[in-house]
Amino acid sequence: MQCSTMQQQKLAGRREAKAAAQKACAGVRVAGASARVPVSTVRQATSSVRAASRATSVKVQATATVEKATAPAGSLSSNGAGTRVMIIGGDGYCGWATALHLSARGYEVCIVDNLCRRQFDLQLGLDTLTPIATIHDRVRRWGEVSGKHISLQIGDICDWEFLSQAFTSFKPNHVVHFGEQRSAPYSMIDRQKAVFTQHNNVIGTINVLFAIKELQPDCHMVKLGTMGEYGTPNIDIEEGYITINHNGRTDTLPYPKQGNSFYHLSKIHDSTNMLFTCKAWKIAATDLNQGVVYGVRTDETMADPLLLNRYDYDGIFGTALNRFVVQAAVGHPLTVYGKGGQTRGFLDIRDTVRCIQLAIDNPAPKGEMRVYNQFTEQFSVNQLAEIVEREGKKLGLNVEVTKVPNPRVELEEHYYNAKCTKLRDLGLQPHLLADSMIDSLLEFAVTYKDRVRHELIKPAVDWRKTGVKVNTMGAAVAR
Ligand code: NAD
Ligand code: USQ
Repeated sequence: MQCSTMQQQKLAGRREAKAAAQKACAGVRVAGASARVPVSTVRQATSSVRAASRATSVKVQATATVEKATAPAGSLSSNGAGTRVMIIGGDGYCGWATALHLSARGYEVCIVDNLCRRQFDLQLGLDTLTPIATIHDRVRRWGEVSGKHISLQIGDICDWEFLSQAFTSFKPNHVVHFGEQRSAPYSMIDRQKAVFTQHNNVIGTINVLFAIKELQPDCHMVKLGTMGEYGTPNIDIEEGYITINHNGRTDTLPYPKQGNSFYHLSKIHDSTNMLFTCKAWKIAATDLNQGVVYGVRTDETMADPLLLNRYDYDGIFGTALNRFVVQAAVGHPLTVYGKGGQTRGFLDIRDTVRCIQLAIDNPAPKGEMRVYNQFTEQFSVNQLAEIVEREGKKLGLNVEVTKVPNPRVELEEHYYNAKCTKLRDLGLQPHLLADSMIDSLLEFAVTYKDRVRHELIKPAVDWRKTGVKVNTMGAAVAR
């Protein structure tokens, strides 16, 4: 749905909005059997978020200008009506934006989430830059603003009873799987969190594969992998597979994987399990090896303060560019780890949601695991810092760059050339990290700078110090 339409719907009569809200409420289902997320903790999280959201709602309203919707390109304009998409992890950063993007375009969306991401913030004393509403308020508000219904199932996909019920009741044509513990530093805090990360991610994905096989064999799986599965090899990175000549014989094989954290390794295990089940059970799957995502605005998430997305800037969940932008906004030196030659693929969150739609609209055939490299541009950490410094200065910000000892074990100077043509071939027209983008991201961060807690900025987890002692707090605060 385009913005103009959304605005018209905003202005629609009260009765229609009320009906939509009631419909949204009716779709909310809370599974009793979510074994691993204490409900009291989640309640505490959501009520404080609601209070934060109320407190800043006036400010948000003032800045939440709806971006002008660009004409969708190629198959992105397709009408998703009748296509049922389950979004696992739909309360998270990428998942929430994707749920709204697809719902706005007519897909029938069901969000599945156990809200553990909100619990990590409580566990470690972190908070998003932006005040975010509860998932229930988000979904209700979306119903009022757009007239579209998103159904909601709260539960843990590692809990088979819950997941199988969710599949049986919603009967997805596509399942988009974002629902994992996605922070490399979190997975390196201590043994317990390393084990949690691999259990949560690997078992959750295996359960989804079983749910497809047993309950919805024609359902296409779109799985979020990561560019970090490949590591930083001294050769070009292909999209998933590489053809190798060895001792006179040739084969096309999965590209070698070298994860640099227990989190990245969990993604490698997922990919291996998916490839096996595609062959063994004729499952159709698309593995999206996504680069580092930046930005926070999409047309839909900016349409109303209650739809605002999360924005992590702390040393555990915050990612490079999003962190640098917040650091520039509050006058904190940009934290380049080590020599800063670490090079990665990056993409705007507005392209994340479009890539997911492209993967859905162009599903893999049964028995095939397609792999796309989902990023649009490569940058080294030093290059990112230079761009933020330059653009920050244009806005009158006092931006400094500092080199901090690298808390990670990774190459700091290396060759990096990763292919990313398949999604463009399907019609992706990337948003590039042009100066204007940095400008608007910087302005966004400046708007919320009073919410920044400086003590959360420094890197908090050292790869070399990961131990068996459970570190429940203090991890977020610099040692
Ligand atoms: P996020 O933490 O914001 O969202 C993940 C969501 O999944 C959360 O809402 C969480 O509560 C939910 N979840 C986790 N485990 C679950 C479980 N067992 N059952 C039900 N729900 C569960 O993460 P994100 O940044 O939105 O990332 C989404 C996906 O994309 C992840 O798989 C991540 O690995 C991948 N990815 C993210 C980035 C990035 O830069 N953010 C880059 C590449 C890949
Ligand atoms: N880095 C800095 N300074 C910072 C933060 C990071 O120099 O303040 C460096 C890191 O050392 C690393 C690079 O920037 O070399 C990227 O780190 P990141 O924190 O932005 O990203 P990463 O830990 O790799 O993880 C993020 C997401 C993860 C996703 C991954 C995509 O959290 O879910 O899988 O990006 S990728 O990097 O392609 O594997």
